[in-house]
Amino acid sequence: MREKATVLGQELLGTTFQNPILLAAGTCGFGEEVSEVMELDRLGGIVTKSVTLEPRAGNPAPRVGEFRAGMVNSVGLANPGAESVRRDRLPWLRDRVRKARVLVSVAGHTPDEFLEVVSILDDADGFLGFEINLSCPNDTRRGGLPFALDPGEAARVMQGVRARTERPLLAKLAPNTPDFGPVVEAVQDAGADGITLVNTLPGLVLDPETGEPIIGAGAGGMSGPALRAVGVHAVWRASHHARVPLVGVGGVARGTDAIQYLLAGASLVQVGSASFWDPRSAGRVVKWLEEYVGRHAVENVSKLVGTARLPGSRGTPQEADD
Ligand code: RRO
Repeated sequence: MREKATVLGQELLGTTFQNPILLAAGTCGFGEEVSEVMELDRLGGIVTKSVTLEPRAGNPAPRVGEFRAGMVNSVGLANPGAESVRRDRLPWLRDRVRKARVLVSVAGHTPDEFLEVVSILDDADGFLGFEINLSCPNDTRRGGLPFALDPGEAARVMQGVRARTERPLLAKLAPNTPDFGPVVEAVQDAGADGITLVNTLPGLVLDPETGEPIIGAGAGGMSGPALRAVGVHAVWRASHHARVPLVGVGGVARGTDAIQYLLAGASLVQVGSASFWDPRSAGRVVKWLEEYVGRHAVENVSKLVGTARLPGSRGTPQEADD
């Protein structure tokens, strides 16, 4: 039976999200890791660590380093591999997460690797759908060029995966994209049911005393407060081309951050590295949104989506005149 509609609830991706706040991929493992410190079923959903075909040990420590504006990471896709996730991780999610929707993040070096992972996991229980990670900045085997920066490659991955599953599919895009139009259109034409923007931004933080990078792998992906304006802008740009729901992520630590993503055009919002600083951040964002919709007499949170008041309405002044 369907849950009673609430002000923060939305019907998306063929199901009900009780609220629009999810934990981002790579910030909550496979749920169990964080379940001691946060109540997962208070959230709209969670996205697992990216799963690859083979187990990966990941990159040398330290994998995470902080600087004034946020953090850099190069975890290097550390994960137990698709077979182990199916056997050891999905049963826990099936038994323990009831109200939050679970998306499994999938990564690979080649289009074939993505579809093999999806094929292994698809008929297991415990999750709603897949977030296809087309944008890992730390995949050195691909020469540092994520699929998401090449619309043709991104479409190839999505087409392959689409042929293997009927579950909802999100495509996760990169922030360093000069023009979101071609890649947004490519992934949705290839069968994406939603689009997540953005992954971390390539970054390098050096220790001025030693000249060495602050993380073991050298360069990494930058996240935290400085990514928020980039992510909100990406969602707004993507919204001009998207026919599917958008999921905003990057620099969300508070309700006031999440609301910007909704206004820019995202239907769902993920909390990423803020959970490393305080694991209760996502729960607090939900609480703040509950107060906000009450204070503004919002009938349903979906009414806020895409209502940013930009010059020229939803476009630049030139586009509005087109
Ligand atoms: O594992 C990582 O180093 C990683 C991944 Br897969 C990703 O998508 N984004 C990121 O910042 N780190």
